[in-house]
Amino acid sequence: MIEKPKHDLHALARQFQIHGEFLEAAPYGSGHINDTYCAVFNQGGTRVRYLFQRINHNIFKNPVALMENVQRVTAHLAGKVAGEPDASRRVLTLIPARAGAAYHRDDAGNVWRVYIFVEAARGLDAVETPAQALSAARAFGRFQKLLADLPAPRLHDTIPDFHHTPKRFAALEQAIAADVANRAKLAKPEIEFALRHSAICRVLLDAGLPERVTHNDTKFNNVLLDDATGEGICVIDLDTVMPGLALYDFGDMVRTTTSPAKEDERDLSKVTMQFPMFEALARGYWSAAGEFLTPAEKQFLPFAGKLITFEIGLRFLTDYLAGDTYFKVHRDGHNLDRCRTQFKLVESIAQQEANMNQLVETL
Ligand code: ADP
Ligand code: GN1
Ligand code: MG
Repeated sequence: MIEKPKHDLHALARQFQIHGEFLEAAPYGSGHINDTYCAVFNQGGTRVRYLFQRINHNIFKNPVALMENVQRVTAHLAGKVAGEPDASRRVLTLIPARAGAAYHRDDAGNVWRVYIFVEAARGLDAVETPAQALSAARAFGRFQKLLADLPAPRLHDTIPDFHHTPKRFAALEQAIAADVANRAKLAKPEIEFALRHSAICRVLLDAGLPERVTHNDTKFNNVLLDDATGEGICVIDLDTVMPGLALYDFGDMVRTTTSPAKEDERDLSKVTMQFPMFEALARGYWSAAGEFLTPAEKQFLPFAGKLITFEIGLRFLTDYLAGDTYFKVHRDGHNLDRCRTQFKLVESIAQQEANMNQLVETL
């Protein structure tokens, strides 16, 4: 079934500095947050694609500050990769609006941006091979490395306390107490699991780790893999690039790039932390980030995988209890299904944590 766009992309396209004739647009990708469209233009007989996005301003309360971050980050990265082969596919490129700004605000108050479509590359919802894991982790590690010297000022916090796990835990406790959708009774084992593991929430915050410029949403489908070479060619989804801990990024890689199952898989027997994937991730990340990570950061790499998986599980459970107001859902119980895969993966990581720690020591 072809989904009908809920926005008039043709009219919107006129607001951006894109030449040629607008041909068509359709919803694109599997992100949980923004509205994303792929639009096709006829430019002198060639079909050229662009990526249009409506920023979800229920979640990102200050889209203008967010776009300032994105502009600074993409400009910095573009400067770093200039001269490399395929430089234009290695970093997202914003197309300015007619008036020259990096975004366009429509009559309904929505903030839109347009990127050049990165061709001949794809983002996958589930990892298939250790080579893919290695490529993705190297790309995210390199992303952190290239942004380490981003000039002042500090980036805006587009979502304050985004990875503050104790606050995420407190939000869950509130959602349990309020139980606005009357669903707590349907999620008893998951609620108990969350409460039983509360002790891990504070560990990274108490470890005195350095603040860096981090991506904060390094799920596997937020890096595009080159079709020809398999390289992690372009890191995308820059809305949450802001000050954070390097370990948040590595943790989200472990969460999304070690299990063969999709995030919303219902057959939990498929959800498992595959050691070869972890090894590939650790080696790929280390190949780019090893030169700047401190010993403490290195030591917590496996733990970060467990923590971030737990944290996102808390968030899915909270949203389920709140009546699905944050993450896009496509079926009943979708957020609960997602929570279950996360908690299953937490258990799988915990079982293998000692081996994971040993592997990290050899890096
Ligand atoms: P969300 O925040 O909703 O996850 P993303 O920025 O990740 O939104 O975009 C959604 C999807 O669109 C991505 O998973 C990816 O498949 C695709 N995508 C995003 N930017 C580009 C781009 N510049 N070129 C090609 N595909 C892209
Ligand atoms: C969201 O935008 P997307 O789909 O890449 C979310 C992440 C979660 C992820 C879970 C801004 O990421 O924090 O880890 O879903 N992004 C935001 O799949 O909340
Ligand atoms: Mg995304």
